[in-house]
Amino acid sequence: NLIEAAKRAACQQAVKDNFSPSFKYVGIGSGSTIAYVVEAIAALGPEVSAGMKFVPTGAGSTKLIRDAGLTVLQVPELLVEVGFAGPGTSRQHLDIYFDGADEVDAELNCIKGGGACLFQEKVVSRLSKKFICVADSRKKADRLLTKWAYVPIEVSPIAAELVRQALIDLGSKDPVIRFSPSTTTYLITDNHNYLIDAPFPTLLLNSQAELIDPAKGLWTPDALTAKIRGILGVLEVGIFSGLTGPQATAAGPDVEGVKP
Ligand code: DER
Repeated sequence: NLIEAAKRAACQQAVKDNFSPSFKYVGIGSGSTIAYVVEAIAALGPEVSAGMKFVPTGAGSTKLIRDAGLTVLQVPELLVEVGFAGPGTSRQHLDIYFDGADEVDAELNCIKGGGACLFQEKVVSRLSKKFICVADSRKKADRLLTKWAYVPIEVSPIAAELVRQALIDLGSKDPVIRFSPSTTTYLITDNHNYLIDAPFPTLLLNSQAELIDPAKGLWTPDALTAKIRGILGVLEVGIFSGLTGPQATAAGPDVEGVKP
């Protein structure tokens, strides 16, 4: 159908424009769009990908890489392989990281986590020199939480209700602990945690930081990320900030050079 064709075309273009045979380590995200990135890389032939290692962002991503005949390298083994060069040295060991998103704003900040893999996705994005986000037109919005309604948050199961209440204090209208579509129990992530999907009003752009007004529920992606991350029981927040430099707050830049 048209959406799948658009996703596949975007992925083929993203690989064509950004993939190099010189790469050693390539990050692979989660979800349905990324499957077309892996398909496009595999189509380059084993002579291109044979020497490369592909770093997954969860069980589904691992299976996708394996099924395409590409070499999987999990984050712990990557860090052993590249070694630790000492305090303050770069951790951006991956040449590139491809992934999808649930929503992307005009400053290339993303909502991610619809596929429940946001924690490992953020780990891999932090370990990458560049994050190529492939998202079809349905994901494009001027500001986050315009089309996508909530922020996915990975939380400790034992503290999930405590976090849910703290999110209500923060202005989220009806945060819910995500149920698993296949069972009548809460979804368990690859990291053995729960997810809370917390609706918030539309987020400002990071460049509008001066307009932040928590009393009116006005946040920027960076400010809301830092605030939610500070709640006891939260592991990670499904907001990826594309900005680096002065506007990046304690939340830190998750990606360099995010491109749709
Ligand atoms: O969970 C995520 O952030 C994924 O990237 C995902 O939500 C995008 O999924 P899609 O490619 O199937 O739309």
